[in-house]
Amino acid sequence: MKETYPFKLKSLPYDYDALEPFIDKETMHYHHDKHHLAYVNNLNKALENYPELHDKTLIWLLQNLENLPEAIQTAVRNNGGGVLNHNLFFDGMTPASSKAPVGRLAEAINRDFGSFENFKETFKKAALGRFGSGWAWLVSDENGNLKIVSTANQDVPMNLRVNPILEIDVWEHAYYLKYQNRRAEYIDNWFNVIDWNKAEELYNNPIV
Ligand code: MN3
Repeated sequence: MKETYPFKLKSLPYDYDALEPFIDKETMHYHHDKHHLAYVNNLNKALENYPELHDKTLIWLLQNLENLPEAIQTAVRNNGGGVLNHNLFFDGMTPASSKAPVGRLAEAINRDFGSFENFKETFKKAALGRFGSGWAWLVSDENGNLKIVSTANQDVPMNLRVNPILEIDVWEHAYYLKYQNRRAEYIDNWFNVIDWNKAEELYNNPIV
């Protein structure tokens, strides 16, 4: 997260076919090698002529959008958000999922949502309810309280005044090849590949 300009495309922490049958290989290739790469390239293009921003981290840029030169605010919002969101999304999945939350995060989920089942239901509702393209998130505030939110397009939750723990991409490019219009089925399957160890790490060590 200390990375600065020029930003680089992060490699997947697993093989393209590792999340089969839940997320297919072809989708992973398009999603990572084409879509994610485009966000990285377009973010760098936006920042190219602003050397004063070349020592800023991605999180700083996204927390300070309104202070950026007006000419690049939208490009950084869309493409910088795209880079951060996809880094978190791809790193937040694993073929070796524990299938249920672990450790302190598991306790917090039970405390704030009543049970893991309730959490899943609420999270799925947020992901299904996002009209058009966007994301659903599990975030924590500075007191460690959990909340589920959704964002449009490549927006980050609340200008990153909250800490992202877990997120699902509900843009059609994330699921259309395998699931077509069946977003609910995609969400149900994604629950099988969540890296709960990673999620707990983000809960214990907030990135913002
Ligand atoms: Mn995507």
